[in-house]
Amino acid sequence: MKGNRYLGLDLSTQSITAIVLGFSEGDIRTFQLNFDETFPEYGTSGGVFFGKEPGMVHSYPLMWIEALDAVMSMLRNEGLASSISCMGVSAQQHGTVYLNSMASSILGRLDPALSMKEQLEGIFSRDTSPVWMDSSTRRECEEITDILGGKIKVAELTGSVATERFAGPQIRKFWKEEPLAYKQTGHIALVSSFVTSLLAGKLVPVDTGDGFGTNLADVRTCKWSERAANSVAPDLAKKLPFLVKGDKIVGSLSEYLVKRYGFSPETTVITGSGDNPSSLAGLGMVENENIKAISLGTSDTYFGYQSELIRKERSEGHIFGAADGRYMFLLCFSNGSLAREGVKKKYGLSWEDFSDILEMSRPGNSGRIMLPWFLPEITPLVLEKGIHTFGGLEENDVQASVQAFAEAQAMSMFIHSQWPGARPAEIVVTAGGSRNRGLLKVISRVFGIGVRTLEISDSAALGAALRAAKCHMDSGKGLVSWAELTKDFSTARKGNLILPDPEEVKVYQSEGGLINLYRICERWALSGEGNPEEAISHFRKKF
Ligand code: XUL
Repeated sequence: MKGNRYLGLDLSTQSITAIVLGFSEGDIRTFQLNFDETFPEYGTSGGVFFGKEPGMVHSYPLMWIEALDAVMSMLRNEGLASSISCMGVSAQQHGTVYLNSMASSILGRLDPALSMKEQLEGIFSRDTSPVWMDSSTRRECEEITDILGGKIKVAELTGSVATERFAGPQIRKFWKEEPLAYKQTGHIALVSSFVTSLLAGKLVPVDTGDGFGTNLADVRTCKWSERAANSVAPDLAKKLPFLVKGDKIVGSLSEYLVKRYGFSPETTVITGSGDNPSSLAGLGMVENENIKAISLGTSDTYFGYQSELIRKERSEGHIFGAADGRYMFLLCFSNGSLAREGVKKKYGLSWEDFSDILEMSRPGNSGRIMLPWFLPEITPLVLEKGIHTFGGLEENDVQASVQAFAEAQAMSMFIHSQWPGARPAEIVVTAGGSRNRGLLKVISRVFGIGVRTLEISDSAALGAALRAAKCHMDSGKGLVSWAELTKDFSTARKGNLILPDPEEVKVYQSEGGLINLYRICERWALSGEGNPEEAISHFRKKF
């Protein structure tokens, strides 16, 4: 398959990234545009805007269209467009895009002389898209839970309890508040299927990787659940894209893009997926249950591949589809890089300072703990932001505060990731935060295992490119396994391994250690049970 190149596009919260992947050593190119900087006229902050209502976080689908146009120009200007055989999209999960009944025909007849933005302004029945950071649908989650017979029933059916940021509760809120606009909506895309529709010039299906993150699909049959759709809004099933299991080619690249940017008319487009299922592919974890991943992006996530559906009762975390049509589990922590940036800014630090403080820190921080909910938190569910401190942590103590903050992120991840079963032998860390050595040290101390980074930290865009490569090769009957595909692509897999010091791990993991202390503080903050004071003095005596 030499000579072919594959394009992976990742439309994340704050930016769009394109990776063009060739299969000779080092043949990889990355392009990125930051939304706030490139499109200041939208006035977004971190790619989103915060509504008047508490918890409301939306973005502009028109801005995403402009961003796609801009990235396509970059590929043309670099002379790369014509060499691309197949492309795939990764996108921030859970966001919904509301299209009117004209959208499909307008998408199919775009004029290459004009930009997409100029021609697509009229395809929306709602100008803004609620995104994954939105937590304004508590009431709708309760209503859906009641209709479907309780939390556990919803989780068993859809792979997650009713979840504020998911499409189902978001659509219900839209229907309740804007019934006319809901009625005028012909199609509700997820961000991944929306961007893929722009590439293919027609409305396309959504995959189970993203489609399971809606509370609308039955994770056993891999089909939309009529019961779940009816619990959300009338006539919803008719407005959803088809749901497909595993990656498929959905069509050729649109004539518009071929003509405007000089792509080959043979270029094909595959089903889009969420950024997390795409990262799973980019990290070489599809069909590999031995490693688990942490992505330190706008949100932090902890995830792994599952060949069989986990049936365990759970109220935290989610089941999504994987690129091979099987499953992955995921936990999402909303206080990821936005919170890290907030701490860095508050103390006037550079990322080097931030990292140095963590690298030089004494394990355990003398029992000082922070619950770092700078934003409403998804795991554990905290709808009102607020920072809580314990053990005499002083706000003006920069070193102790930075340490307490980073340890809190890692310990929370450790505590809440017990349900998916056995701990891995190794954790791969990806996305922007993985460049920070201090953070990696903290994660490896807390988890007590080796932490690996990869040369390419944009694992979602890389995963989208690899998914496109696999579909393209399979369709040419040169069937290739996931293991072969990612092994061959060695540049992306080289990286560093950080191993923890076993003595330091004890401070966190042994009985009465810091992880236990964190658990007690979290319970105290969430339910008012079990004052942590005694456990803190016990910790100080022991360590
Ligand atoms: C996952 C989640 C986030 C977004 C970020 O459930 O909400 O990781 O996908 O882009």
